[in-house]
Amino acid sequence: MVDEALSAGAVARRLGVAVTTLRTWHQRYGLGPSEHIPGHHRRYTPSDLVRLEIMRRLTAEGVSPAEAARWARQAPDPTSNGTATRIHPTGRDGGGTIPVGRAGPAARGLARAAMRLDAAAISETIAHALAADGVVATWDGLLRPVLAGIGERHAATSGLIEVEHLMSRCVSEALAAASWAKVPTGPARILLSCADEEQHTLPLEALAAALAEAGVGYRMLGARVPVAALVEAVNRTGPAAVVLWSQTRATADPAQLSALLAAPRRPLLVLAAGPGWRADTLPAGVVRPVDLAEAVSLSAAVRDALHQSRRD
Ligand code: B12
Repeated sequence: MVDEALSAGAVARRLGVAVTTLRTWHQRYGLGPSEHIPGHHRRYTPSDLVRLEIMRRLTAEGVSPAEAARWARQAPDPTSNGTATRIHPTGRDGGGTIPVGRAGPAARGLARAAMRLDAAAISETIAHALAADGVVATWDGLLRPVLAGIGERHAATSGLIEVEHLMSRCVSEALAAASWAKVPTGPARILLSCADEEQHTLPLEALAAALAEAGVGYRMLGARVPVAALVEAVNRTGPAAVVLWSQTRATADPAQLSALLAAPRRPLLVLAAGPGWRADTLPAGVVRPVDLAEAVSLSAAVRDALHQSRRD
C-alpha cells in the first residue's frame, strides 16, 4: 500500500487544488489521509483520492463544501474489490477541459486549476515544478502544454479568454519569482525583446528565468518594442546576443532583424525566436532556435565566446 500512497503535495498537484485547500478539507470535513505508517507522515491512499476527486468536482460545480464532503464520504470504496483506482482524467470544471496531449498528471491538474480560475492552485503548482524540475523542464512539460491547450480551446470555441489571462499572469509571476531568486552576478550580455506590437511575452520570460538559472546575465525589454528603441538599446548596452521574439506572422517583419545586423554595435549573434518568423525570409546570419533549451545554450555559448575573446 505504501507504494501507492501519496503525499499531500502530490495529491494537490493531481487534483489541481492548493495544499491549503486539502488541509481545509481534512480539518473541516474529515477528508484526510487514512494511511498511517508509524514514524512517517500520513499519506493519501487511492480510496482517499477518489473521495477527494468527488469533493473537487462537486465544489467546482457550485455544491457547498459541507454538502460535497457528505457525498464524498458516502462514496463506495472502489478499491475494496481490488480494482485499481484512477483519477478521472477529464473532470469538468466551468464547462469543459483544456486538452494537454500527452503531458503528465501535473499538467492535467494545472489545466483543471486554470479552468476553475483557481489562482492559488495554479501558482502553487508552477512554483513547485520550477523548484523541483527547473525552468526548461517546467516550461516544456507543464506550462507549454497547458498554454497550447488553452489556445486550442480558444480557437475552437472563442471562449476561455479569462482563463488565458489569469494563467498568463500566474505564469509571469512565477517565472519572475524564479528569475529574482537567482539574479546572475556577471554583466548582462544577452538582450531579450519582443518584436514591435508583439504582446506574447511568456516564452521570453521563460528564457529569462532559464538564463538566470544558468547564471547568464540578461536584460529584458518585454512586449511591443519599436525597432528604433531596440536599436537604441543595442547601441547603449552592446549585448553579445539579441533574442527577438515573434509569436505570430503579424509581428514578424524581418526588417527588424536587418536593423539589428546594421546597428553600429552589432551583436555577435541575432536570434529570431518564436513561431512567427518564416525561415525563408530571415536575413543571412540570423539564427533560429527551435526551443527554449537551444535558446539557452546558444546564449550561454555566445556569452562564453565573448569572455574568451576579451581574455585573448
Ligand atoms: C497566452 C496567450 C496570449 C496572451 C499573452 C500573454 C503574455 N504575456 O505572453 C495574450 C492574452 C496577451 C494574447 C494576445 C493575443 N493572442 Co494569444 N495566445 C496565447 C497562448 C494561449 C499562449 C502563448 C504562448 O506563450 N505560447 C508558448 C508556446 C505554448 O507556444 P508554441 O507555439 O507551442 O511554441 C512553439 C515554439 O514557439 C517553440 N517554443 C516554445 N517555447 C519556446 C521558447 C523559446 C525561447 C524558443 C526559442 C522557442 C520556443 O516550440 C513550440 C513548438 O514549435 C497562444 C496559444 C499557443 N499555442 O501558443 C495564443 C495565440 C498565440 N494567440 C493568438 C492570438 C490570435 C492572439 C491575439 C491576436 C488575440 C486578439 N484578437 O487580440 C492577441 C495578439 C496580440 C499581439 N499583438 O501580440 C493565436 C495566434 C494565431 C496565429 N498563429 O496567428 C494563438 C495561437 C491562439 C489561437 N489558437 O488562436 N495571447
